[in-house]
Amino acid sequence: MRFTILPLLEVAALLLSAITISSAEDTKKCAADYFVKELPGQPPGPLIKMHAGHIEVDHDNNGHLFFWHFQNKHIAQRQRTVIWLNGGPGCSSLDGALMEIGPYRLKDDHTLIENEGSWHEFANVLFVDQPVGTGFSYVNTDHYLHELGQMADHFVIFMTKFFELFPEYEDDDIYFAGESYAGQHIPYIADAVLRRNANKPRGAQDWHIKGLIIGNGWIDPEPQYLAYATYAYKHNILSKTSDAGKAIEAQVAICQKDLAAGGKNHVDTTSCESILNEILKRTKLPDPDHPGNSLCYNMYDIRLMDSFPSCGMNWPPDLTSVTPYLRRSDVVAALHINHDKMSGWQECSGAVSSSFKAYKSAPSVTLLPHILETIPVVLFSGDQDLICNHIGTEDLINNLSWNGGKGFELSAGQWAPREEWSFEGQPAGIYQTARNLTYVLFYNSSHMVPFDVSRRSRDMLDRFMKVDIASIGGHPSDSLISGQKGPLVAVGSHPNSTIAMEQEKARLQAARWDAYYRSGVIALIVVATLAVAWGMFVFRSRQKARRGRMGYKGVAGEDGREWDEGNLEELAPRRGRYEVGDESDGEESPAQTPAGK
Ligand SMILES: *[C@@H]1O[C@H](CO)[C@@H](O)[C@H](O)[C@H]1NC(C)=O
Ligand SMILES: *[C@@H]1O[C@H](CO)[C@@H](O)[C@H](O)[C@H]1NC(C)=O
Ligand SMILES: *[C@@H]1O[C@H](CO)[C@@H](O)[C@H](O)[C@H]1NC(C)=O
Ligand SMILES: CC(=O)N[C@H]1CO[C@H](CO)[C@@H](O)[C@@H]1O
Repeated sequence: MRFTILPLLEVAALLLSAITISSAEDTKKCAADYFVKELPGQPPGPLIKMHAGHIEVDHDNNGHLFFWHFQNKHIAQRQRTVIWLNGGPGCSSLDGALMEIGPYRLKDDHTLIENEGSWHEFANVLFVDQPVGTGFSYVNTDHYLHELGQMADHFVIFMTKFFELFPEYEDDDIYFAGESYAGQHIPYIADAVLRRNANKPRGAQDWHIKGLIIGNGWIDPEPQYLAYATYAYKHNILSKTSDAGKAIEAQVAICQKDLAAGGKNHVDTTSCESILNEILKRTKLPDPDHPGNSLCYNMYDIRLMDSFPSCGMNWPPDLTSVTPYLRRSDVVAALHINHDKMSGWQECSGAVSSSFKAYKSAPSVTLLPHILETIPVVLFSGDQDLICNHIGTEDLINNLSWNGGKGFELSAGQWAPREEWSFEGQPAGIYQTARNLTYVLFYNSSHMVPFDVSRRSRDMLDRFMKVDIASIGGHPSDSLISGQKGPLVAVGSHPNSTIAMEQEKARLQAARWDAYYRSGVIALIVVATLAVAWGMFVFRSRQKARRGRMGYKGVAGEDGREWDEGNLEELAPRRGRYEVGDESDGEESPAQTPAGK
């Protein structure tokens, strides 16, 4: 009997807990439910104001997107939000959060340290794991997405619900930023948001998209596939005339045929992916440390070698800390991961990427000309990346027509100059701008530019967002294009925000003195008034012979204090409110399937 009763009780308990879980998930959550009170391994000092958790985007199929939001450190002129997406498809944007542009990096799997180049300096930063099934996001396993349009629809639902929860950010200037395959996601999302703005329900607010920033993006397959070989020759990975080179050229010919036969209208073409795989295979070397094994180029950073057939999928090294950290139960609890998310965090989901073939979706390059009519776009490239390399990005720009011209043509026969960019006295890269499109080449950088040069990447962001450092008393970074701060607005970066902080402190101090001074004047008037009152009181009390000393002390003391504080509040400065506030890697080997981008 006990044997049957106990399981029955257990079943009942399970049912009960299931009911509580689902009802908890179903009831409308509020912002407080997402507040991150503490983060395991956080650095000393106050925690950045953060919110994290899931937002449902597909009720029927239990589709939830995970987000992690960090509040800006400073506000310059206006509030801004950067929404960051990593690539894949199916790679978590927590790559961006913990290895690239987020406020924290991991020193080991239990210690967070500050990222000096964090993008939250002048912008709220929002990381979203998408499409459903990626990173901490989830969906019923038979409902992974297939097309870019579905992905963008989910994203608009996500944004609608996010702004319902956090209306204080809905009026922000919004920038979409990301990397690699996000070169497909971002233009599709921007296009969906523009259509949403045009057709939004009555009373709904416009979302002010002010710019797109795409790093080593996968945008236009034709020129980008053909750039694999060009890049490999130019960077001396192999020679065109060698046997390996001849094999590559044969593969390029097959790819070109497939592109011409319609492949160029698709995001992926298998025979063209093979060019990359051939390059990696044909340049592998015996591994001196592990006899019998081979080394190949790291396709995300050709300065490095990796074991074959990973060729970069074990990179960057921070992953060895990030993955265990994000699987810790205390971290999972701190980030409000729903019970429905069954498996642990994975950098890239093979299931998501193998479903997301985007076969019916036109490559995002087709959306760019329309987007560029109203939204400035930055395409930036780390020069050491092979998989979405800078030559491909330059070729796609040169072959693209937008805003009445082609490529970097300013007027007939006149080309926008490639301007040298230096940062703190070092050559940092190249800037080139025409008709709302800016190309930035980063020297000595991998596929994940902010991983290598985070402060330079933030300088690019702040310049693009036209952060006016002077308006908040900051100290512009030493960043020059063609030897000039201009023509773009002076930027702020902050290698070191101490100066800004000190100036702000001095200003507050001055305001306080001003307040004291004024309250001093007021105090004089009070004293004079009180003296007169006292005189009359004494006069009257003598006349009427009553006890009447009460009242005097209270009036003087309390009123004096209130004036003082009221003045201080009013004088607090209104500008510069210092509020506290891949990518990479599919699991499969490149020899078998296309690598994640
Ligand atoms: C350049 O653009 C044209 C028109 O969009 C296209 O037909 C052509 O295939 C492109 N060429 C390359 C190399 O991308
Ligand atoms: C660039 O974008 C702005 C909006 O930011 C738009 O007003 C302008 O017309 C665009 N420039 C060109 C050359 O089309
Ligand atoms: C930051 O600014 C302070 C004050 O001007 C200066 O003493 C310090 O050297 C600066 N630190 C860096 C890293 O530039
Ligand atoms: C440290 C390093 O590799 N610096 C290089 C960065 O890129 C520039 C331009 O390609 C080179 O001149 C530097 O040597």
